Amino acid sequence: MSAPAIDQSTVVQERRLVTALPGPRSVELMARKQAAVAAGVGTTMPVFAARAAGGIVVDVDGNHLIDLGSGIAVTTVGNSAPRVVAAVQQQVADFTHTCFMITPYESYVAVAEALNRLTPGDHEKRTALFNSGAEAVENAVKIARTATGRPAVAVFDHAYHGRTNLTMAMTAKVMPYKHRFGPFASEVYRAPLSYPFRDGLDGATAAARALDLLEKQVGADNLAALVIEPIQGEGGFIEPAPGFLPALAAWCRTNGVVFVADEVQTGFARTGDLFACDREGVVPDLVVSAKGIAGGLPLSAVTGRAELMDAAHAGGLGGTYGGNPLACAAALAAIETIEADGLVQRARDVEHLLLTRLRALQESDPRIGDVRGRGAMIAVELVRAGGTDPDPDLARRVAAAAHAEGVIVLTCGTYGNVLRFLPPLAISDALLDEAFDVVERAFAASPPTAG
Ligand code: PLZ
Repeated sequence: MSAPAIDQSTVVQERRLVTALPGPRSVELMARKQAAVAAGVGTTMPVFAARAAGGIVVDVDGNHLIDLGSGIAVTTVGNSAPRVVAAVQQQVADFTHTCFMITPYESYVAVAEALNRLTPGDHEKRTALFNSGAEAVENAVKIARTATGRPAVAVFDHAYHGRTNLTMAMTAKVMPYKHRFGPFASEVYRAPLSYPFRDGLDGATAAARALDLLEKQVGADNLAALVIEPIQGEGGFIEPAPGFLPALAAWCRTNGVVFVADEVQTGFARTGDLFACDREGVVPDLVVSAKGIAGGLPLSAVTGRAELMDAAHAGGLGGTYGGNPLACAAALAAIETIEADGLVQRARDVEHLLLTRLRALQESDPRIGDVRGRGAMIAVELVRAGGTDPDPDLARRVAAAAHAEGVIVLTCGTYGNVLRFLPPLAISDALLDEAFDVVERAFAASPPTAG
């Protein structure tokens, strides 16, 4: 195959379609994928990436797509962000790996220091680094169990925590994440969430409902940890009613339960705060981060109270690649970018632009039941007009129409009826406006779901 006809030095920040999507090279690669890659590994858009920067992904046919997905909330600082590229290039030339458990290196310590400084609360903290979000969630549970000597873990309806065995047990949705992959880990208990659009409860009432269930069905004394996404990601960008998270955190404190915030999707400026827990001043005992932490390199972390983090025996935490030097270099550069470029404020500006566009659209389209989210983590929940019945078919069709026009959008939600928008913070307002013109046209072109 000859080299793709695209500019290899810069990525022009405009949407530009030079073929129908997918183009011929992508079609060819998709055929190779089907023959070589396990069928279980899915594809949202059958378009192969060649380059990406700012708010644009360029495919192998030279099409320029607007990125409203950030690789699922990962490239918050932008794809191939200049500081990240420079830091990784330097590090890869210096050394690629020693294993931090064999001969440590400074960048791991510097990432731990940064996380201890940036996560909510000014108490003494420690950090341990891992590779994926799921791996970090598992380690948070290990730490909570050894620190408390208790077995049980509380999670919530609609939760997503990963695809490993323990995190599958913690994840709510069976399809596609759990179906036929059991048996699952024991001692995981699920409580009802606060879901304002569907339950209409205020935060205190929703928290009382959840805590009553945990007290009656599990018992606070048996609970090591309560694990919650401050705004749910895969479950549908569900933002609990104000007061819900503070009430859970207070109950955990009273009962010696470790409050774990899974900020894998919400962390690192994504929601218009450095961490989503900051909004209500909630200080988790442990914070799990990943995704946006390292500009696209695989890195995750557990950060928390020194006395909890230090409870695990020496040698009890680790892994061959955890805190890999390339990922640590990228994380330091991503953190510098967030701070130097004012990306927390940028996320709030993106929120304003997106909410304005989507609320205007909601006024003319009753199938948009709810517009919600914070920062650059915004969603619309789609329903049958006039009610709250989920309409996953409409979500699928609107997403497909946006994809065909060169806009990368994702769906999510327990009912599959949520369209979510996760642009990189390096995207321009002009690209956002154009992307939402496309989304608007996609709604207009999608007739009501039959039946
Ligand atoms: N916790 C809150 O959002 C990952 C999953 C995509 P990993 N979300 C994207 C998919 O279909 O696999 C996620 C998350 C929250 C944990 C995780 C898990 O992070 O890095 O994918 O393991």
